[in-house]
Amino acid sequence: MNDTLGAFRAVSPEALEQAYLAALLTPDVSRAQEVIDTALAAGLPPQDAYLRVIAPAMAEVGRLWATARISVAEEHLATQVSQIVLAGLGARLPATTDVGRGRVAIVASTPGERHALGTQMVADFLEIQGWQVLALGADVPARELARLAGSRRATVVALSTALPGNLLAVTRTCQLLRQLDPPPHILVGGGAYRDGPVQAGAVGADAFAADPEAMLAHLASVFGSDAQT
Ligand code: B12
Repeated sequence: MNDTLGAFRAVSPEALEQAYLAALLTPDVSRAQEVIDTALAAGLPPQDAYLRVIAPAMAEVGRLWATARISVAEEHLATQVSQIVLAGLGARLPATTDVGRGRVAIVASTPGERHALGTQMVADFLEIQGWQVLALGADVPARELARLAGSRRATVVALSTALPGNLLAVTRTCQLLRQLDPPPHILVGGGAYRDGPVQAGAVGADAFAADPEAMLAHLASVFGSDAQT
């Protein structure tokens, strides 16, 4: 293990992504876990494991699938491996600020949306900021989401959408959320937003963030000052 640790110390997130991708495509859960564990032990920030290793490796899996270089079954296997690795990674994130102050943040993939790894990443990052996170996963019906946001008096609702064809359902979801009193702060993100802020406004959200780190910076700017009071 020490030799491996020494090797990872010298390597870039890009090289780690390649090592992780190779483990996804084998597929080899233990190896994928080892790549991440060893990199963390060597000093890679857990946030970078999410955003600079796992996320780009999954995007590459998508490219390989879209160009018929791997099968649908191999893409599913790779996704299973990343789901397992992600399940253990949340506990490694540091709780660094108290912007959330225990208030409720709901995270969901929007109606029709089966892509859920990004949703999980957003949920894990919100924990860093001290939000009480309710993570609903894939394909959440708009009405159910709004009902939960109302009953739990959610301060933030973060919506993830990968497919542009699902943006109409995001509009409907935002309409229902806006009818709540008080309405939550609605943040959107995911691959569907090719022109992020403009589309976010069009669907009725308060803001767009390209990734979970940008989301935390946005939330700190909106809710950070009342964290001091
Ligand atoms: C795994 C996968 C699947 C799995 C998902 C399983 C699961 N449990 O998640 C399954 C097999 C279900 C699937 C199905 C389909 N998929 Co698919 N899938 C992927 C793949 C390979 C990886 C997705 C992933 O996990 N990425 C990693 C995560 C971390 O990235 P992310 O979601 O973008 O999230 C990041 C940011 O966007 C952001 N973010 C995401 N959400 C939010 C929310 C907020 C609030 C914020 C702030 C940030 C944020 O944070 C994350 C980290 O930076 C992608 C390739 C890709 N480029 O992503 C294709 C991809 C998304 N799929 C694609 C397609 C076409 C499909 C199908 C239509 C295929 C089909 N013909 O059936 C179906 C649609 C199913 C549906 N109705 O949703 C296309 C979409 C193209 C497009 N733009 O239309 C892609 C891009 C593949 C490709 N290259 O063509 N897929």
